[in-house]
Amino acid sequence: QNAEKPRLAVLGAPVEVGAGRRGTLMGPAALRTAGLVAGLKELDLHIEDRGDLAVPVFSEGNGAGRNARHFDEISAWARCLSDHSYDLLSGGYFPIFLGGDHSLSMGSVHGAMRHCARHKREFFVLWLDAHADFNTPETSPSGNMHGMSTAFLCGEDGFHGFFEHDSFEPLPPQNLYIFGLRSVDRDERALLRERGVNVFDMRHLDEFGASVLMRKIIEEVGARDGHLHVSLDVDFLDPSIAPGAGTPVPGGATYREAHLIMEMLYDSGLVRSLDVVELNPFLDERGKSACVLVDLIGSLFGRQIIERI
Ligand code: 6HN
Ligand code: MN
Ligand code: MN
Ligand code: MN
Repeated sequence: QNAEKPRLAVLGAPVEVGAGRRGTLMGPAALRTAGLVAGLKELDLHIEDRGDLAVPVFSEGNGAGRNARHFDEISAWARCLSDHSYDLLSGGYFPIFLGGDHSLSMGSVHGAMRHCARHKREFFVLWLDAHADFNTPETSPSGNMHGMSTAFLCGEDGFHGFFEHDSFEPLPPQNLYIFGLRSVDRDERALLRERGVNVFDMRHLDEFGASVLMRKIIEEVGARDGHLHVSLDVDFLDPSIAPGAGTPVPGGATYREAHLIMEMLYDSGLVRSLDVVELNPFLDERGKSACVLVDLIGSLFGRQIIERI
């Protein structure tokens, strides 16, 4: 399977203003306490912990009058993260971004997308989430920017001034897979439909099973020899196994479904970058959610409980 072992770089992005509730800034620390780095080292992987980014300096201005809370601060984070993502990939690393709320993906994915454009490699995103995060400032009922990441990345309107050089090659909606969806806002739903985003909601998962759906995604990305970026929102998981989420929704993925997905992704060898986001340790129960996430990341990098015969 994975012939050459990737060199991993872990980078914490303690951003929390994209969410409606404070606390995700403690996410990177909780994931480290739960043994993220040590667990990956056990797999004999080369791993560098680059620590946490500092809250970037920013000035208010572009966001004024927009239904997008903390627009300028999040834009500063995204610019910084995009550069780190681009540079790490260019240096041959597999970047792992520890959130932080889901607005950080506007930067991490943006940078990975630029890297792929430069190398003429097709780029895909697997968004494991209870939500689609496909709101724009116009459609969003909350104004929280963690609910707008995929819309921004697909080039929807309403984000003018977010990046210094506004124009970038957006993510084609057909290259975005949203997996685990079970909460979507009215106008967001209409937009998702109109754009033709690949949505696999919990109903699909129940009906066809995780393996059938994942195989389809892996085949599509594999056939194009694409770069697959995985963005894992803790609320993808059922709140009973991962209560440390600011926007929990009942009826999420089980422990076993989530593990199978990670194992299949590992086998595919297609994943080249990862976000682990929305963990809110203030809402967690004794590190339960952090530990599940660390387990899942282990599986994504090839940890197996029992060696296959
Ligand atoms: N997340 N759709 C809701 C909103 O406010 O736009 C929830 C978004 C949740 C975002 O979980 O990353
Ligand atoms: Mn490269
Ligand atoms: Mn999300
Ligand atoms: Mn979510």
